Amino acid sequence: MEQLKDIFGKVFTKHRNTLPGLSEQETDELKAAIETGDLSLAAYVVQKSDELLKKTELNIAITGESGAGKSSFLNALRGLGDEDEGSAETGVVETTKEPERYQHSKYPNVIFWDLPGIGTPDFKPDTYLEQVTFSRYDFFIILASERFRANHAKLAQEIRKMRKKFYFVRSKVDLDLYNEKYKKSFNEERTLEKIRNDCVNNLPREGMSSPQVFLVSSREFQKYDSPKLQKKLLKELESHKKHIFLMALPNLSQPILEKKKKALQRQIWKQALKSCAIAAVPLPALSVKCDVGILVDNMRQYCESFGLDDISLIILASQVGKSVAELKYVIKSPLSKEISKEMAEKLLAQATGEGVMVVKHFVSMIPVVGTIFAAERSFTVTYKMLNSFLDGVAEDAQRVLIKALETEEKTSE
Ligand SMILES: Nc1nc2c(ncn2[C@@H]2O[C@H](COP(=O)(O)OP(=O)(O)O)[C@@H](O)[C@H]2O)c(=O)[nH]1
Ligand SMILES: [Mg+2]
Repeated sequence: MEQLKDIFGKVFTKHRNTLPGLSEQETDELKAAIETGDLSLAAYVVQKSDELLKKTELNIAITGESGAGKSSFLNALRGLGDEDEGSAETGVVETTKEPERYQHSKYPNVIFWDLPGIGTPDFKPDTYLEQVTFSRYDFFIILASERFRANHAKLAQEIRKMRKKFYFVRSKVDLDLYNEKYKKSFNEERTLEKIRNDCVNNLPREGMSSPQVFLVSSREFQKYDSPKLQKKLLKELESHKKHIFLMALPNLSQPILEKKKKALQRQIWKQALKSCAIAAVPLPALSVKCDVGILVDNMRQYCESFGLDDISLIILASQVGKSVAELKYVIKSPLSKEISKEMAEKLLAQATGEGVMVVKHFVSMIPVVGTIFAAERSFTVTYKMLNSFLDGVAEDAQRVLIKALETEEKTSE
């Protein structure tokens, strides 16, 4: 027992009190489970953490004047085009005074709220937040398609008073660029800088000091400040919310793909531990014990989060004007719906065949497996298998992104 605690002391120093994918409190619980040497309790802590992750809600409020592009922005953030099923209606005159709720199609716990417009004569910044139940939201996006005005600044101040976060987003920059393009002296960077300065300088005049403004286009959601905005939003969320938001973000930029992969990698040891410890089923041919259902669930999740499923591919294809077949052509992994228990077992068999040295370093980080868990091999094999499956899926997602953003000239080369 003493020896165990010794090893753990080192692990926790290394990870500054948290293990990958666990909150501080969950890490403490796992630590306690390990001190009693109880593997099923350790697996239970991990299971509970997963359940909490599934239950965690993220509520995002999008506000701004009518016509600012709120509904379009909300659709883009959900990875939907304006005409896709379940998307918010755009270009219609707002009549509603109630926030409209839109769930993410794959991550129903990520909820986007299209708030009533703030430009109307009866809009009062000091009562607006009460009217839209401000306490519900994790953060606010304040959208404007032109200059930010007094109403935006006042609203931001009210949000700040309520100790909530807000972000200024200047929408429709594709239109600004289009309108400037006819000028001989046109320069995209300079035009964007001018819009940014205009927004940043105008807000202080309305009482909002040192604001940060993100320039986006919902038509070209992969461009301009959109990746920076997504990164910023993620950074300011606590761990579970960060994870679910990241999974739900559209697969339109390389940095987001990389972040998704890292976040899923951090979860793998938990999944491997669950798979071997909770109702593990022996797979005699492979001389390992695991719950193949857990593996299948995880593999499907990877595919869906990276957009390797029919619906995501259809939507992406229509957004970029390519055929689904063209996108599918670059995918080597199975699509979400093709994943079966048989496939998982086959991949496990491959993982048992390969050297398991690679994960040795990881096993030493999670000593519950390396020391007190008799079936270390089961853990190692499932860990390895999920990792290499995730690698494949992430590579596919990158190839799909490159294909999707490829311009016509390139295609015809
Ligand atoms: N070019 C371009 N048009 C946009 C963009 N965002 C919104 N629009 C258009 O602006 C109009 C109003 O957008 P909508 O999202 O309905 O605004 P809302 O009233 O704030 O919800 C619609 O015709 C949209 O198609 C954008 O980023 N670029
Ligand atoms: Mg709208």
